[in-house]
Amino acid sequence: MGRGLHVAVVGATGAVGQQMLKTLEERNFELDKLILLSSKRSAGKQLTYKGEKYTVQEAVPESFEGVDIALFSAGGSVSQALAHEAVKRGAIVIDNTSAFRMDQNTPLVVPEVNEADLHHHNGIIANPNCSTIQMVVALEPIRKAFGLNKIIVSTYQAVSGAGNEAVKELYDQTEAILNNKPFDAQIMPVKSDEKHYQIAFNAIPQIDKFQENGFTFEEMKMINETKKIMHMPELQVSATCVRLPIATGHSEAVYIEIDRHDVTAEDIKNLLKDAPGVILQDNPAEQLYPMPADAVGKRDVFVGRVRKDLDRPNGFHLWIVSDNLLKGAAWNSVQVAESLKALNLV
Ligand code: NAP
Ligand code: 3JN
Repeated sequence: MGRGLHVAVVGATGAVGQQMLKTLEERNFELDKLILLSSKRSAGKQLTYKGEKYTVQEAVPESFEGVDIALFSAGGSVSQALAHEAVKRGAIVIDNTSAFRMDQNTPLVVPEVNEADLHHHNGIIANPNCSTIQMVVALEPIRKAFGLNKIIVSTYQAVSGAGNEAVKELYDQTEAILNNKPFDAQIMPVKSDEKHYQIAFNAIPQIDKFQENGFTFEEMKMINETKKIMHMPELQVSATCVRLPIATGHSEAVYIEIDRHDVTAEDIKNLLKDAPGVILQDNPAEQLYPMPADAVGKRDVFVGRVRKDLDRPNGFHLWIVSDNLLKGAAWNSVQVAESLKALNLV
């Protein structure tokens, strides 16, 4: 009998890394050895997995000797520096950063949409951006049944998408404002950008840095990644990404145009009722619709407010909500690892 899987989690102390461990545990992911990696700062720290204590180690190239699957969520520069080192040593990397997402030879995978792309990997598999993932899970069944030619999305994103420090900033600012105390905004909207704004009791229409075309990098990720995952370079996609003072759970107001004019909102709801990874919560009479507070800790994508556009017979509006740290990051990565196992690719 061969040995069981050796798994490494890079960025194990972070917001995504912590959910990675929780998800591996909840899914009872079969592994023989687990290595938890971070920067020098957290090396020596202890984390618990299935009741056992693990000592976090600094991530270096040699950390990946004997590793079969390496789950990376420590930022793009860490992936750039270490993912190929892991692959060189025989690991398959599932990378949560944008470092390799648009590389032609790197599959960008959401199992409900394009699991088959896993057959064509060269050692690295990219996990899409959280906002992209929840949108494509909800739209893929519609694309398959009725065709899809346009998406216009506005996001309402939680601060945990920007990491543990951002969540702390939201809590600290909220407390300071409620107690009439002064505070300094230091992280939002982007830690490395020039200006920082209050996030508590605010809405910031900037996620990640601005590009020359006026869109932010987060918006461009949604646009480009959606086309790649759906294998539709011609799909028209536009996005406006906004940060809200919510700890966890991203929401999206999505307008789509499909290829047919004879489809009803009921047809779309019937599709979504049985779609993999989707839970339909749509009953205006009972004020039933998805909300981020209800989605926290859940692996599904919740969809509601499905309605036909009043002017365009092929236009529809939807409201899509999911836990950005789970389906948006950790769960999608672990799901990819489960798919690799099921397809005998690891
Ligand atoms: P976070 O809470 O700030 O955690 C960052 C993690 O990276 C920590 O474990 C940190 O370790 C580790 N790290 C930082 N520098 C490192 C280095 N030089 N070598 C090794 N480890 C290092 O951030 P997060 O929210 O978990 O996000 C981490 C990354 O995941 C993001 O930068 C992004 O690329 C990706 N992400 C993707 C999605 C998605 O949409 N799929 C969503 C969120 C995040 P220490 O404890 O030692 O600092
Ligand atoms: O802000 C969010 O809600 C999602 C952010 C994701 C993120 C944060 C820092 C760096 C990413 C990502 O996954 O796209 C990155 C990155 O570019 O790797």
